[in-house]
Amino acid sequence: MSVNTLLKRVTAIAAILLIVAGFFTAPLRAADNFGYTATGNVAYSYVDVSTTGTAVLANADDATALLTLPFGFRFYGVTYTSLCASTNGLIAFGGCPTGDITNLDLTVQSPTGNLPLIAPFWMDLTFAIPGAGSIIYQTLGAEPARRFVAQWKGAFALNQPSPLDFQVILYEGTNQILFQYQNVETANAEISKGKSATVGIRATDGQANGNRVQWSYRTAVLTNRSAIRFEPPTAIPVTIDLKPDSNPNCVNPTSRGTVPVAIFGTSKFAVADIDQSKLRFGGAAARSCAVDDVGTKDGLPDLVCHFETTEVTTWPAAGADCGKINLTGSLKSGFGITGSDIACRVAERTCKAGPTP
Ligand SMILES: [Ca+2]
Ligand SMILES: [Ca+2]
Ligand SMILES: [Ca+2]
Repeated sequence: MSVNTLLKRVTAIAAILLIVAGFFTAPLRAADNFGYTATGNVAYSYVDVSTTGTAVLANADDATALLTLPFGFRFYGVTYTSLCASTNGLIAFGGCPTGDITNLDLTVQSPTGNLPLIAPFWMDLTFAIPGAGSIIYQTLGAEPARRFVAQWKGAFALNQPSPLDFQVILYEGTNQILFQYQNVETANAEISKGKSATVGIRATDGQANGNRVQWSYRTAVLTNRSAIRFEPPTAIPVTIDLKPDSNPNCVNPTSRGTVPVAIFGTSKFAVADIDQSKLRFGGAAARSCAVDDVGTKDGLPDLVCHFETTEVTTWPAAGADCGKINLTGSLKSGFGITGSDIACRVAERTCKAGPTP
């Protein structure tokens, strides 16, 4: 067998093992309707605040603590200045969880109160036994890149001989969330590795609108010295149409005048929320915009903006035929939007071939 053949076989076996492993472990990536993504491909770097932070909920069971955040933390599009930490391995926004003894399936169930949740290790845990610890929190770093750490140190599940240690870190600015697991492998197989826990995040109504990332539900997938990072979307993807009612979108890059670009509204995205002054199509600012219902005329308002043709800097080069033009912008709230469409040069192949249905 040649070295090449051997390498191919080893690669093939490794690929099969990875695929097989994938069926029995948590996904390395996950995503939701809002645009949050989660990855387990993250370096573990436990930030132990147990001797420097502030402890709450020592000796408590099924209890919560409202904690003030040192910075505004944006979660599913809403900025919060406080959070509520529960002994049961859970964080809620906009209130404190009640009746959280039983951890739920975030994909089909709504918790009492329907609060947005961060669940690093949600199940019935307690600090109300001898030798148990507390939740310890601390803010680290300097503005505008601070981190808020909430650490469950020495939490016990019922009938479990050994304590659990894990933490959540919230990041200022990027609004990322990091779960880190220091000690989640225990002698009790029903508890170990999250076998009885819910791990993930959810927005209000997440079970119905798909705005939730459930990493695991009552599955033994967590290991000691591992981490999971949740990232919010940096911009909302929008559907746009260069030259509505034309396809292909033939453009003479040197012509004077403007090209129209439609930004389609949906049931979840109102074009009235767009900050028109921030729109850039191929680098060009919008000359004018008007609300209309174009394209499929679905009854939902769209925004049609006109851009000076010669101000667009990213038209396909001569000879390139067609190329993608990006639209960027933001909502009045400051949240980004992004979209793209294909433009073709009027004198080149695609446009010469004529309209396509
Ligand atoms: Ca409990
Ligand atoms: Ca078009
Ligand atoms: Ca429409």
